[in-house]
Amino acid sequence: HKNLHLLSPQQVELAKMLVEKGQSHLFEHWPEPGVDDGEKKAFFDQVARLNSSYPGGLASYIKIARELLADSKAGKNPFDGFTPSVPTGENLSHGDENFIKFEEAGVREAQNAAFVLVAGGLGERLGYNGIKVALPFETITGTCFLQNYIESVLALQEASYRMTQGGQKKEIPFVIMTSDDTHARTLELLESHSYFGMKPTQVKLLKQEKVACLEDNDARLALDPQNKFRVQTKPHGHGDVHSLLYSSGLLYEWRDAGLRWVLFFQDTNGLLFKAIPASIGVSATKGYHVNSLAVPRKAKEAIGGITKLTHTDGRSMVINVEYNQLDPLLRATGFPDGDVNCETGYSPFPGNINQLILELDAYIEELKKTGGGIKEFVNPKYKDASKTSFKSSTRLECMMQDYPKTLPPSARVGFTVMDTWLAYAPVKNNPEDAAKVPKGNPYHSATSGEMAIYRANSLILRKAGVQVDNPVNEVFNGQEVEVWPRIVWKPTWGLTFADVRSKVSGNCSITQRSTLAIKGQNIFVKDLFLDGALMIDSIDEAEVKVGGSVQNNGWILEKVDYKDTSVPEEIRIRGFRFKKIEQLEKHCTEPGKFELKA
Ligand code: UGB
Repeated sequence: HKNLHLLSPQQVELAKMLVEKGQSHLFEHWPEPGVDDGEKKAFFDQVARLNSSYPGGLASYIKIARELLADSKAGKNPFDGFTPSVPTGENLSHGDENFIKFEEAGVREAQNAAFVLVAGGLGERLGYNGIKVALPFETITGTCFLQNYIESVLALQEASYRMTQGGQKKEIPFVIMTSDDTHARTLELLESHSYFGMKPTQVKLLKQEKVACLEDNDARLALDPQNKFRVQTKPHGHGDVHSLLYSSGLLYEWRDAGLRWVLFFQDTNGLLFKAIPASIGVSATKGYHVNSLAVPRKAKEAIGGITKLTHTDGRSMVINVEYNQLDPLLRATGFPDGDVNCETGYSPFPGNINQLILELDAYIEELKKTGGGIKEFVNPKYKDASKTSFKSSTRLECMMQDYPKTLPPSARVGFTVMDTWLAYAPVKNNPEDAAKVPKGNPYHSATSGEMAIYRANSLILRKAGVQVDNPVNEVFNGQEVEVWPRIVWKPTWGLTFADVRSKVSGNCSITQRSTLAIKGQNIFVKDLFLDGALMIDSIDEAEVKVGGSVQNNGWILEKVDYKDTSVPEEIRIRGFRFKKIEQLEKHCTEPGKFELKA
């Protein structure tokens, strides 16, 4: 009470609320007025931020925390009354007629979409010192994830406009959710690279706030061990993206601009945009309110399982069951072996890759009710079996894929399963942990992430009629991977399978030791034999025909140990780097038609 005069009227109300909610320990240690007054004010500035950034404010946070902590202490099963079963969804096979049809529908519809990248996570499992979106997704060109994402969105924008000529040219909005851990570095990456060619006004950064930590089962807020005038905070999870989008007003802006879809995606999946056109096509054709992208899942793989949950009262929903919950849920509901592979060699539950496509009108209607609040969970680490105290403070968390949990049964919730080689290659695990992944399960490392790009591009070229040599197996950083010819192209060159097919013709072949980079939209490859390294670059106004026989000493993959700190971190975490011995390099910087015959 002695310090109340330091606070604004709103802050006094906040202080009263905290006392009523059993939080007086937050001020018990406060000295007399005149001592540390600045810190006391800063404390309430922080509390005011924590209050305003949480839907329903801190009172609601404390109430929900008490309920969830009581459930956790009682060992209550969050899936009580629900039985899991395998749902049916749309299964796409790359390159067949169905896939091409969905890709075409998706590109047409893409101009009515907004893209939202959740990039507030630090990536503790990877342990990389920078932000993950700044990592190269392949090291032939060194293009980072964020650049690839932005260039892919721009390529979609152009392709969509071309397909619906006559209409108005729209800019696809691109939102990035950041956090205090990633915000400044994300902005700096964008600014120092001129937003990778996107208009700065087309990009919006929304920063998520951390949430208050809880020190006990009564949901007493934890003070920061480093500063007793601050509440300790931790990340709340990617589920924050929904409340942030709602409170930003962007959803209404998008609706007024005639948009229909919002796509959510994660920070390090270099294959993702190969799956996006077809999956937008599925959403548009099937009229899904929610469409989750999935891939076949290996049992115990750290990706959630898409599951149909049917309640004893008749309710049912198709939802992600997170990887750490799937095994106990199955064991508790008549599947004594838990999370295991079936006869196909995969888990019967499709793996959630957390790429969601939401239909905008239905999304807004739902968010009007919830304000974007997502069903949360708490995961305290207890000191002992009495579950009365925690090893360290905990907090509420939420996941973006839990959005459908509050939807009415009438909502059209579907999912689309794609081949893993086409759609999913995240970079999440550090080399040491990746090397310990059970044989046959994916590594999800920088090594496997980059090799997956080369495999996908090789397989796509094969389907387009190019003779691409088989891969060889090699071990980098303790992980055995398939090494295909190293092939990359810009999104404007091969956004869809139809694009790739229209750009290669005749008798083309590429040997295993080859490296190929295609960095221009209108490059047409005909009767090319490549055994070495070839890099072609051209401006959009040039049309370049490439053919003949290219043979040189090429680029060699040199092994690097992840512990070798003389090599930059973003390289050594892959376990290899390119040694550039010899290459044929062509840059077409003038408009016009060119023919390069080697
Ligand atoms: N992220 C944020 O933006 N804010 C946060 O507070 C936390 C994360 P992780 P996770 O597809 O591979 C998810 O840590 O959470 C961003 C799904 O839950 O990489 O362990 C972060 O920057 C799981 O069902 O993954 O697992 C990143 O972009 C499965 O689908 C994204 O959120 C798995 O991803 C994911 O964070 C997968």
